Amino acid sequence: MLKLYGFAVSNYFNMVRMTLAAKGLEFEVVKTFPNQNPDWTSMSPMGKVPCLETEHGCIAETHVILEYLDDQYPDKPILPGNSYDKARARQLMHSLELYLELPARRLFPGTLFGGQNDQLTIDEVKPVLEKGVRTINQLANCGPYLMGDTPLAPDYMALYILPLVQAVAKKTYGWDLLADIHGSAELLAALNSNEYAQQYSAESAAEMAEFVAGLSAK
Ligand SMILES: N[C@@H](CCC(=O)N[C@@H](CS)C(=O)NCC(=O)O)C(=O)O
Repeated sequence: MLKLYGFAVSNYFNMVRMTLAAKGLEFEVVKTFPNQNPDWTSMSPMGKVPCLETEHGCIAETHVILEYLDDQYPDKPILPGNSYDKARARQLMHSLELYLELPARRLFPGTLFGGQNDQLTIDEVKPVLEKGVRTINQLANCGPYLMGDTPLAPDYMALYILPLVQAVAKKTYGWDLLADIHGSAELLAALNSNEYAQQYSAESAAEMAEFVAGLSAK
């Protein structure tokens, strides 16, 4: 059986977990926090989560895991069938990560982890997020999902990226970023009506205290 390594607070882990559930695949979760132990880096070279253990070996990096799952288990596809639409889906996935998730992560210390962000970082991140928002609006065709009426891989990424980026933008800039992403309220409502999304969100909330305690112990 597929084994998914990670922990419930991790948004990347949840993107993969949600995809596995949406595709109706059986999998076992092995609770794992990122670390640099050789046993773990032999499976996930950067020491990050998630990592998927398959019958062939381990795969890390969320985009790659999602693509592998769709190639290996083509039922209930999470990427469009034709090459152009598939490329557009990938463009959305990369844009969500590169221009929203990763810049917002630079502000996690001062917004989510009880530390402080320096002004240079705050000033650098804002224009990247603004262009990221413009990019998502340009690429998406919400109805209510990012590419129409069926949830696909970009949606399972957006489900975990958008609320986090919203929280960071609100706290740092007082910016209601989601209000600037057309259709985001309908998109998130549709995605959150999924029973697995609700279950994983509850598990994430329950694990948050343990995660924060682990951070402050470092
Ligand atoms: N590029 C990776 C990013 C995964 C990632 O950053 N995961 C976080 C947890 S949400 C992590 O393992 N952080 C530990 C670290 O950066 O060393 C992916 O797509 O899976």
